[in-house]
Amino acid sequence: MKILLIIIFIFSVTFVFAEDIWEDDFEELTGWILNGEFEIDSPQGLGGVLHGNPDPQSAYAGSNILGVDLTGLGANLGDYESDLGAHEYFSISPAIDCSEFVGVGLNFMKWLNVEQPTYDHAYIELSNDDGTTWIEVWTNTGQVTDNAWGDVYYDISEIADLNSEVRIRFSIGTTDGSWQFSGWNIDNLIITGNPVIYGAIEGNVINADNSEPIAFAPVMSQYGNTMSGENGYFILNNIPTGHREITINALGYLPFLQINIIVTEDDITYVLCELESDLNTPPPPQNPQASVFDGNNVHLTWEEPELPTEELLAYNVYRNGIILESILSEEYFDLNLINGDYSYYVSAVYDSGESLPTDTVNVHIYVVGLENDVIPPSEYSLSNYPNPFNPVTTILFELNTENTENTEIKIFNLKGQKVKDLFPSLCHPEFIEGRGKNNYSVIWNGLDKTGQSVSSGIYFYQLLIDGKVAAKNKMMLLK
Ligand SMILES: [Ca+2]
Ligand SMILES: [Ca+2]
Ligand SMILES: [Ca+2]
Ligand SMILES: [Ca+2]
Repeated sequence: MKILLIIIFIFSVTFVFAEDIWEDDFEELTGWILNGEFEIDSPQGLGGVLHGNPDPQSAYAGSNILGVDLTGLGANLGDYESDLGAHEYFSISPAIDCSEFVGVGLNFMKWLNVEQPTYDHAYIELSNDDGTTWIEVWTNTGQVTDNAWGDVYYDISEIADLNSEVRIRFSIGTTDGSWQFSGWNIDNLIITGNPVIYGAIEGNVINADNSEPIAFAPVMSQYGNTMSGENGYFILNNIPTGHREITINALGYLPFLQINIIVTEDDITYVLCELESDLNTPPPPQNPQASVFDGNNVHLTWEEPELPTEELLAYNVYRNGIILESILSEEYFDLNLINGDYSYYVSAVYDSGESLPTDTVNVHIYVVGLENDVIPPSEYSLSNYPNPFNPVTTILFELNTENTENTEIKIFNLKGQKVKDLFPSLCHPEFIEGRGKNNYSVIWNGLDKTGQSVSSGIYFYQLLIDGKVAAKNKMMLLK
């Protein structure tokens, strides 16, 4: 009886019918951007004379489909051409609004012919920032020679869930100098998802060795981030119902991942997060001191770590768990604070990673006539998910305006060298209920400005508005 009840409970939580969010049967023009030999037209069974199979003789449904060279274009009638550049033939869907859905999936009828990837390439990619960045969903790992329509489904929830600007790109290229194939044929494309319903996750972050609370631990989910308080407690509101996960990366502890957290409607799910100490963490700076001067300014000092085994690259200075600066000197001035309590710690940064934090030093600022607040809230929140990541992460930020024109994200490596500029100016705000309307996201695919994959390690990123740094944070690539 007990088992039966549990099964019914699980079903009641997870068994939700997916709805169609958007569909295209290609019988009418809906705004696809077509390049190269991509066409929306009737297939005629062309191509595939020497290699692979021809295009279909007819559409899967109706009369039209999306495909590469349906009508006999270029030197190879029905086939894609030779010596194409990367993604040279592409078709990009209109922006699809998935902002009210989770568990988003991509379905379509597929008929594809392409040579093996030593020579020719076919791709399916997605963008959730209006085409600024593309994330690969599928590419050919061998020769593909379809001679019938097949139904395919891709889970695209990580990229598309709750996003208002999802685009799909089908492409061909690069291709080599010989063996042309008949390319993509696509019909009845449907985006499905489950309407979003919210719950919440709360918990305590503690040290697994002694059950002491861990303060200022960043707690991250795909749907928003928070930080544990002084007592280790956190709450994440507005988490879509379903099976969710959180990650916690506290300095000096191994990354913590809790999967399969069942979030239910209008309810709060509790998670006890026991973090294991990371015994390989390099030594921290020593003897942190904080003194208040001229009423509302703080002078921080510390000393170099004991017996560092490798070259020290920088110190990270934190206030109330948020990184303020990555610097080389052994002092820091935190100026013009408002009334409140402040906790500082410093870590050392090496090639191999970041050290344990120093002990926390606390100051209390109170100046008559000065504005009172508990913590000076960061005006622009900036975070990324997942973190650690491999190799794609989504950088999330909030603006108090809908104007993103002069907004920029810069990414630096540990040595302070700029790795990549991201321009979210093409982003549009995500209208996520309960989260404010000016939440933006931009994807970093782990490539530097020359298109090379960056190595594992810590990366710093900054949100710049009108050329000024508005917020900073750090992230870790773990391959
Ligand atoms: Ca059709
Ligand atoms: Ca052709
Ligand atoms: Ca070829
Ligand atoms: Ca074709």
